[in-house]
Amino acid sequence: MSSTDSPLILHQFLISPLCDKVRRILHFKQLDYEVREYPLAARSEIRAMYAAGKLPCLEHGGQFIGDSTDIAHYLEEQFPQPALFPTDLRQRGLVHVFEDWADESLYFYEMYWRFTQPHNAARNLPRMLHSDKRWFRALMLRLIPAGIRKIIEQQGLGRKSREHVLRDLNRHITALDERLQLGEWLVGESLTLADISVYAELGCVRDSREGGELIAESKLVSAWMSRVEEATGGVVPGSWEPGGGEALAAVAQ
Ligand SMILES: N[C@@H](CCC(=O)N[C@@H](CS)C(=O)NCC(=O)O)C(=O)O
Repeated sequence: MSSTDSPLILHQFLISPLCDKVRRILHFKQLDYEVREYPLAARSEIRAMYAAGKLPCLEHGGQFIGDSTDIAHYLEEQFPQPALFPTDLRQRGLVHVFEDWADESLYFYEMYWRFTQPHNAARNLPRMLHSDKRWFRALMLRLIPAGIRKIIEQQGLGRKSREHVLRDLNRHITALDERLQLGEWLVGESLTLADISVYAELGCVRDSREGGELIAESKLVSAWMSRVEEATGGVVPGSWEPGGGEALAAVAQ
C-alpha cells in the first residue's frame, strides 16, 4: 500500500480533457503534484505504465493508476477531504451518471469540434503535438485529422451532419442550463466529481468557435464554469496563448 506522503506524479497530455479532469481533482483536494508531459509518439512508454496505453495515469508510491475515473476514486480513498462524492446514495448515483456522460459522450463532442472542423483544428492540432519532435509533428499534422475522423465516425457522431451535431450539443447545453436553474452545482449543494468531469469536457468544447458561441448564450452555464474554475484552479482549457501561457508553463513543467 502506498503512503499518502509519497509524491503524486501525473503523467499527462496537456491537451486532454481527461488529464484536465485529474488536475482539477488534485487542485480541489489541494494536493501537491508533479506533471510529466508526454509527446504523442511515446506510446510504448505509456503502455509500460498502463496497459491500455492512455493518459492520464497517476503514479503514487510505486503504483500506476490509469483511467481518470479510477484515479478519482483512488484519490478520494487516499485523501478523503474535501470530498468529491456526496454521501447521499441518490446523489452519488447521479454523480456517477454525470461523470460517465461527460467522459463517454461529451468527450466525442469536444473531439468533433476541436479537431474535425478545420478552423478549430488549425489551432488545436499543433497543440496536440506540442512536445513531439519536428519530423513527427509534420507527419502527424497530415495523418491525425483522418485518424480522428475515423474514430468519430465509428463512434457515430461523425456520421451525422454538422448541423445535427450542433443541435445535439445545443440540447446538452440547454439541459445543463435547466439543471443549473435548480442550484449552483450539478448535484447537491457543493461541487462534486460531476461538476469537474462535465467542466473538463465543456472547457474543451468552449475552445472551439461553435462551442464557445453556444456556451456564451447560457449565462447560467458560463457562470457555473467560472465557479468550477475558481474551485479547482488549474489551467482553463485552451489557454495556450499569452494570458493563459503562464499558468500553462507552470503546469507543464
Ligand atoms: N477512460 C479513460 C480515457 C483516457 C483517454 O482516452 N485518453 C486519451 C487522451 S484524451 C489518450 O490517451 N489517447 C491516446 C490513445 O488512445 O492512444 C480516462 O477516463 O482516463
